[in-house]
Amino acid sequence: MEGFTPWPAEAAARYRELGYWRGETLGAMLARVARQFPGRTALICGKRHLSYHYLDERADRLAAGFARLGIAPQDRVIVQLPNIAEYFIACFALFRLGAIPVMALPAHRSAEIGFFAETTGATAYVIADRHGGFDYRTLARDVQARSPSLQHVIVVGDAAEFTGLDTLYVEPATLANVDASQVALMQLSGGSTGTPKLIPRTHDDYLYSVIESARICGFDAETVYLAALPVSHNFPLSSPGTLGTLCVGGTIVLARDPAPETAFPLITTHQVTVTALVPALALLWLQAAPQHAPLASLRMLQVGGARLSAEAARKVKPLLGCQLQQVFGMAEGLVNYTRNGDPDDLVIQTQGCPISPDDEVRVVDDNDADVPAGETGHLLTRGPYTIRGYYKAAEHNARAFTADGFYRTGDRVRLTPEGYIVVEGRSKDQINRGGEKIAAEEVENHLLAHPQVRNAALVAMPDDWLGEKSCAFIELAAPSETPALRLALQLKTHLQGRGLAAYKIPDRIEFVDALPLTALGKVSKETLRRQLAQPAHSV
Ligand code: OOB
Repeated sequence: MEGFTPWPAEAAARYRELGYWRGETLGAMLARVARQFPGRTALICGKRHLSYHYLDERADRLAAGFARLGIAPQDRVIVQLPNIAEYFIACFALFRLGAIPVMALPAHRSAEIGFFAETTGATAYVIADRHGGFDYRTLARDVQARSPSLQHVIVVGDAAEFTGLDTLYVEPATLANVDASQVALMQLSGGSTGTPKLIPRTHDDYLYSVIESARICGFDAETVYLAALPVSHNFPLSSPGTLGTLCVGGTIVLARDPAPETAFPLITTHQVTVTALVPALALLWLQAAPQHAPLASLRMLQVGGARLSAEAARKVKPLLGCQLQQVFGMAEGLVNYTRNGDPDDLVIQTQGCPISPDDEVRVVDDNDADVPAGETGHLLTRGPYTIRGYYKAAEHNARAFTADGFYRTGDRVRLTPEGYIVVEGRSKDQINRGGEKIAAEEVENHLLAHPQVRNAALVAMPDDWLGEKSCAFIELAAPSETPALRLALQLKTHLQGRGLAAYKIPDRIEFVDALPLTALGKVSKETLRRQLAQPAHSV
């Protein structure tokens, strides 16, 4: 596929030889498990219980319906659904067709969706009618008006003028074979650049990471996995997440939202054994647990997406009564887990070790030279499920990957003597807002589009709850009579008006006469961060 960087032939041959790449597609995986466990429950969504046989059959029928509508193999299809059963039916239908779901998050708005449509040339967009008080059909109208490639909007629920997903189920058809070495889906990068980056993952590489993750985490047919985070994110989708549950015949329970009031009753009712959270939510659960009946069935809580403090990590077992597993992963590939049976020290103090013996991990200095053992440096990685390039981003790829194919993660880490990774910080220009990643440059570009803004810098500020929040420092084009609070509100409205997802809107806006510069004349974010860390400093 144009815009996809394959692994070098020798590496690919080696990954096949070692049995990592099995030549099985995600669609074939589900069919295989459905043959083995037809009557077992694959999915629980509200009152609906879907058996493996039913899920498998619905995916076949929808694949045929998508094909009849004109969706072809290799077509890109933006999927933006909340945690509902149709997310899985639609994704497996697309996998079987060889079409490529682009895994949008429910929080994305026209800036993001419009960009995905434009970059991928997506021909279809799958949404729910409404969710979380938002009407996605309005968003679809907006995006479709600007994206000529987008021929079909497919809606779960009330379709209005669009195509109802329900109307697309037809008799299963014989579909062309899908090659497992081809791109299966596109994940989204947290990014650090002006525009989001798309991550093409093949059936071979993704399924390898899923199957190995399930094995490492002890998933089996008795596993009941609560999907509390948005299902399209790489963590709840593949680490081992929902796909890891399906590949062993377990049961997925879908939560509409991750709040304890929603999740705790689901855990008790459906005897959930494992779930995954970002640290901010884990803190919320730890706080709510003492007021709730024990979550007796819960055996493991996975926490990842951002740094979990050792203090919070220590509380998981006493307060939630289950084992903690730290997960340090990225949509680009590499995922690390602490292991069942690891000493408490490792589980509390580290972010785990890689999935594969063939995950190559290097810790380097600014010149790409290996740092002495145990010292902190930049994490580079290469392996059987880590991409070799972002989709259609040749120029960026030259910077984001080394000449020999290592991905520059932008994370600063050190390795323990056991080979476990400790995440110490970050060199990429990103804010990790409770696991939601914000590329500073993307928000700055939107701010700069405002006529009153001469320069803008977005930096992270520490937050007890989310770990980090975002603060925008603004240098105005001309002195303004408008009070700062009103100006700040105007800038936020401006960003909303440009269709930016709400989590990217700065939590705080500060006006400065001039942004501090480094010796080289670049904005010194270091100085701004220091300023924010000073307790005396206030708005
Ligand atoms: C996961 O994926 P992304 O793509 O949203 O974000 C990746 C970045 C990492 O490069 C790192 O900066 C940060 O998120 N991160 C962590 C972390 N897990 C991710 N930082 C510190 N401690 C951790 N445990 O976030 C993701 C993908 C798969 C599994 C888990 C998380």
